[in-house]
Amino acid sequence: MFVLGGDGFCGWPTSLHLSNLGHEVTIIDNLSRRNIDNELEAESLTPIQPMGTRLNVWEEISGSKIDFLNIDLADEYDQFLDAINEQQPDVIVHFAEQRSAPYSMKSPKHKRYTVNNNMNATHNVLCAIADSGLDIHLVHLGTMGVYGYGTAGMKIPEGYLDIEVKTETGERVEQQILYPTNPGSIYHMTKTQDQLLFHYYNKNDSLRITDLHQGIVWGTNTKETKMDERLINRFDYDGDYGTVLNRFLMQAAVGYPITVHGTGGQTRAFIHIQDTVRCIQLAIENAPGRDERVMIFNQMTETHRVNDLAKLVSELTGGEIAYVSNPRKEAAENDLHVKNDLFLSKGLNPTTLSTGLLQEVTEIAEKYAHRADHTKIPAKSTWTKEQQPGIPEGEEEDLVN
Ligand code: NAD
Ligand code: USQ
Repeated sequence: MFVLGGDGFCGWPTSLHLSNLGHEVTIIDNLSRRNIDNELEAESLTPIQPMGTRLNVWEEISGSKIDFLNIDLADEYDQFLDAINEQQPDVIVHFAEQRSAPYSMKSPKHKRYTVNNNMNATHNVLCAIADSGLDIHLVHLGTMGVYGYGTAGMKIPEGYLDIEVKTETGERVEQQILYPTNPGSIYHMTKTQDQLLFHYYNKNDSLRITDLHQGIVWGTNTKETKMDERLINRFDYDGDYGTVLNRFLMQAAVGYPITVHGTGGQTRAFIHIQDTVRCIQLAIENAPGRDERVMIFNQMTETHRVNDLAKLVSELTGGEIAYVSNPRKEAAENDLHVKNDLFLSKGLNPTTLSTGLLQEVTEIAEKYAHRADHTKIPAKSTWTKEQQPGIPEGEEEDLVN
């Protein structure tokens, strides 16, 4: 099977997990995420190893070989098609997109890069599968953010919404439609467009597709990445790529104020990285049939309010909370209720927020605290020109960076 984006935060532990299960894994990645680290001058807190080292260590430890192809999926269509025709994968797991909302909002250049990269990568993958004529199951990593984060009090269903329309003759007809999209950033917008591409290729070419609407991933290591320090997973903490719970844990560990955007009334869906890899396994094992519509799972295990997470981390670590200006255009407060029955029915046993796991992340952050660049911590990418970056009082000197 292919893992596209297998060098990334979710893709690397997933590749190891699938290899450990006995699958023949080929990672395809153009290492663009590592180039973005260079652009932002912000590195993973953990010392991730070059791809060659990662793969050699994995072979040494597990006895299993993972192959690697450096292909830009947005641009190098023929190379990707050749790889499919040569290796004939039965499954393609697709993580290979620019995944940061703040990065996608930094400037017109970043908006255009995110749209070009994500839309072309996803379209090229679909087009190549259809072109090859092979029966390949595509498992794509989407986001909970395609729904927006508010509902009329109902639980967000898994992709499809039951509606009733009234015809001209007054008859009431029931239908299921794709849940209306409501993206909150250019990045999230690309994921809503991906959904239409899936719908089309499923309808026209009978492609078998699973779209996983994943919440915010937290944690860093999994069973396999813990086997050797050189297999360590990426830990993003900077203002563009760091996600909220990992940032809070890291900030507390390095003695930086915990940066709550606005009031912290935002509620989001979460999943631990160990469950991410397990969910991918379950999605692969429960592929849709050739005549079935796109299968959509909500890949999350719990919802939390940002302010509650900040308080939890503060109580656990003694870290100070700073309520900073929200650089994003988003609802100050929202409730969020989400259905995740499909994964539960397939055997997912959710790893929910526990003190032990929070401490594990804190310990990793403490261990590598010397690698942290504090000037990279605040979120400086604003959604509109009028907004202010999320810089805690007393840390304003960072503005110059
Ligand atoms: P990441 O940036 O760490 O990994 C993405 C990988 O894809 C990188 O290694 C990058 O080099 C590669 N890539 C990007 N564009 C490519 C291209 N054109 N050709 C080849 N390779 C390319 O991101 P991640 O956190 O691992 O996220 C993976 C996927 O999961 C993304 O699609 C993201 O939208 C989704 N997701 C992530 C989270 C999260 O909290 N991290 C939550 C929900 C969904
Ligand atoms: N936030 C803070 N303080 C911070 C960082 C973030 O209060 O220091 C707030 C944000 O304003 C936002 C919330 O926390 O309200 C979540 O932000 P985030 O950066 O953790 O998550 P987000 O931008 O939504 O993106 C992440 C991943 C993305 C994935 C998405 C899933 O980067 O790839 O698609 O989570 S979801 O949020 O469910 O759409």
